[in-house]
Amino acid sequence: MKTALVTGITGQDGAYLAKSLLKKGIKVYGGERRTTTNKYWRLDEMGITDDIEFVELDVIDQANIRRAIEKTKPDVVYNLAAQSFVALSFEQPELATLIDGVGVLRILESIRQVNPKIKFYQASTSEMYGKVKKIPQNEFTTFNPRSPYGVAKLYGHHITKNYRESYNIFGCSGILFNHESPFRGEDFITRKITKGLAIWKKTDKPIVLGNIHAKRDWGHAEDYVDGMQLIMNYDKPDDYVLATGKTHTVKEFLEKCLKYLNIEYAWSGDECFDYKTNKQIIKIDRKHFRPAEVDVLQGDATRAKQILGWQPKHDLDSLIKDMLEADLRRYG
Ligand code: NDP
Ligand code: GDR
Repeated sequence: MKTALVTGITGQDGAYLAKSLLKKGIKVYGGERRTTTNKYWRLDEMGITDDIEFVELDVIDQANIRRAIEKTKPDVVYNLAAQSFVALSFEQPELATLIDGVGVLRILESIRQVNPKIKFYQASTSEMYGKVKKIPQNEFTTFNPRSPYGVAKLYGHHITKNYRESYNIFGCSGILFNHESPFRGEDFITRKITKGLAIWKKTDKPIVLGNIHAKRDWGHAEDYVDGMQLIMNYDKPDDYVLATGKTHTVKEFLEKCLKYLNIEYAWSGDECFDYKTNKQIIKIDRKHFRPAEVDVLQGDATRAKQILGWQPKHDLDSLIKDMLEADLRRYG
């Protein structure tokens, strides 16, 4: 594969994937939508902005998608574009459905019409398991989504499989569990904690959170973009789980961060204080609770390891170190 079109290029995974593809000599077209803010901060920090050729691409506009595919003539499309913040999908369920569900169909339909030989990667998610039917979850576990985001993504997942089966399109879904990095969006819990602690150390500003008892399977984004490419480079299209197999509560993640920073802490209910100074570290606010929560996720990536040879290089401690060091550099 010589040419890739990456939607969602300005996001966490888009940036890591672009970096990795460019390193392999692959021409990268980045699908972007027009915004007024600085959306290139990740690509700039990685030093790759000038190596990417950008194309206008909003996945809610069918004609726009088709033009982008005709113009770039990719060998593979990685569809990473999404309204990816689960909490927001409860506020904007229709938009989440259009971008995360119907958007997938629109890309597949354009591929079918323009050139059905173009390979297609869909960014599926562990959120599709929702209120889980089994622990750990693998490719055969029943889906049971708990948010408009999860429901829309499940449509994207099934329509990808349907185009594979109906039109022989090389369409694959990576069912990825949470993956984080120093380039994670600031609203997501891990980054909210690492950035929040870097700022907390200098100010009196506590971090305001919601349900700290939810459990997630957190990996490093760098490992997961490697997995995406293994999925697309395998000779047969299929769907694969990528996960660490380990699960931790938000509270445990926070405690690991505090230990890394040598901060002694004490809990009062779900609120957390500096043991020595009594300065508040964590405050709880109901506004961060979701109408329906995903309580626990833990993935089983045995198939990806055995068939594709996927082997993550990071663990949770090295992820935390990476994130905290970056945020201390930026804000500390
Ligand atoms: P981010 O939120 O960091 O990035 C999302 C990207 O999608 C941004 O580049 C954003 O562009 C773009 N986007 C949003 N709406 C549209 C639209 N209408 N048309 C075109 N582009 C759009 O997400 P991640 O990088 O973390 O995740 C990448 C993908 O993987 C997403 O699909 C996500 O749902 C999925 N996923 C992520 C996991 C994770 O833990 N990170 C786990 C499982 C799945 P802009 O800059 O303009 O907002
Ligand atoms: P998630 O990630 O919903 O799993 O989706 P997020 O980091 O937003 O939440 C993880 C858990 O933390 C709890 N939580 C809070 N979350 C946020 N964001 N902010 C808070 O203040 C807070 N307090 C507690 C949440 O309730 C939740 O249980 C991510 C996204 O990247 C999706 O796009 C992706 O598909 C999935 O991971 C896999």
